[in-house]
Amino acid sequence: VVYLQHVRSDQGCQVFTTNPAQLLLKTSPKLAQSHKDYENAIKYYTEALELNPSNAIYYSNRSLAYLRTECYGYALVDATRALELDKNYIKGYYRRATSNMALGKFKAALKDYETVVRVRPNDKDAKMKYQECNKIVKQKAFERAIASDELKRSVVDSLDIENMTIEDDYAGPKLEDGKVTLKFMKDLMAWFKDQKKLHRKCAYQVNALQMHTEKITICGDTHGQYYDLLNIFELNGLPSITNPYLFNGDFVDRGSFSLEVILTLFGFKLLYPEHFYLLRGNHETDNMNQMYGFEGEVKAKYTAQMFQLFSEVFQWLPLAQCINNKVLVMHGGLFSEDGVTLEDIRKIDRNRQPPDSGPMCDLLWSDPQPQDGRSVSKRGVSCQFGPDVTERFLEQNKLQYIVRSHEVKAEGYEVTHSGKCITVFSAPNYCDQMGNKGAYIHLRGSDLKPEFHQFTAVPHPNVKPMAYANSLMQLGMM
Ligand SMILES: [Mn+2]
Repeated sequence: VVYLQHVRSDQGCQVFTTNPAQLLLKTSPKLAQSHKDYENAIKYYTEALELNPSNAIYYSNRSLAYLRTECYGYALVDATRALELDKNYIKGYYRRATSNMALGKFKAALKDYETVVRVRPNDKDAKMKYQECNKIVKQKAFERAIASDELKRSVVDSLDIENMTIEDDYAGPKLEDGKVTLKFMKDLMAWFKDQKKLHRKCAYQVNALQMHTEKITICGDTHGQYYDLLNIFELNGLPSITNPYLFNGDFVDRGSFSLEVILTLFGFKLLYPEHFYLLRGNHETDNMNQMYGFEGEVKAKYTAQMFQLFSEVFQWLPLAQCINNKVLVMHGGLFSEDGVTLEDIRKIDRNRQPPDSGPMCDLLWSDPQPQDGRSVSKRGVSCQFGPDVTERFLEQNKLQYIVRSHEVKAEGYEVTHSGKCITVFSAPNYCDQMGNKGAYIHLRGSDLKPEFHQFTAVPHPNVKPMAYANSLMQLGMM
């Protein structure tokens, strides 16, 4: 294994009737319980719109279904279309604002909340959303203003971790001589399982230490589902020199045990640096963490400064990993343009928040599509790439196939592009509502043939997903 880059519904409505109103009732996204329901809702609203293309409500409802399936680009287009059809349609403004928020376009979102507040001055909910969004816009402006002075200064420089004291009544796990040991990792996982908090000194130590086959297990998105992560280790064994793992990004956000997930993963990285790999996902970024819970969770359980340190460490996570020169693993997928080589990937200056376009953005954000060529991304970021794009990339770089994550799949994994593009997703029953299985992949050095293992969700303590997310993003409020 070679590091590419080192670290510093209603299922119903089977028969489409000509009465779209009936259809609307049957497939209201509010009733949808799983990813499949949202996909059906999208399908039926699309059919309804073919019959009645000037119905703002259908566009707005389809927009909501797109939001729930994380297709923010499509959601934005539909909300905009709804408003073109009916500029007084309040829900349309909400949908467009939510889409823009999800895409990190806070100023555009603020404009829509402003409109709603102007039209409905007595609406408390609208006012709350406007204020919340305004707060974010102001905070961003402030951050930009101070960014120049603070630019290269690491949080580590302002910390004196060595001299932090651990109180006598703390009975939890501690590092031994500043080092992560197997005993520490076992104690840590049991401690977290009991919903106890790691001492802040140890949390800083795990974070700040330098991060730098025969068989490997590849896992996809875990998204703060700590109890499902523990279950992976139950089923597949603890990480070790003879049982290496690669976790393919999106460790945090959405699930409300993101801190427990990331500290456990960082701990194993320190324990087995050559046999435990972590790649960056699109959620290991400030914009996403601000909206989807990780920033809120770290601030609730520790401090804002602790979040700053995570943010810095995330910027050092590699974007891709090549296994035995044959398999390339990345969180999102391939590129908006042909001709990108492994050498180009190595050269990416990744210690930053990802840009809006280009190879770094594509590695974190793109998705495969069944048809040849490329198309506009359903997410509103990067692109979708077809089997011909995959074929050309693999041929040019002398690779066999790619493994990526980033999309929830009913079976936990999906094989597309004639076996050359594999998706793996390891957060079963994603967000407690998608009903999907999780999966991990075994690769053996002898033939690199992928073996898929599926698993289902295990119970977790009663803290709901998105509990720490920005209130504008919480599930009931979209
Ligand atoms: Mn992702």
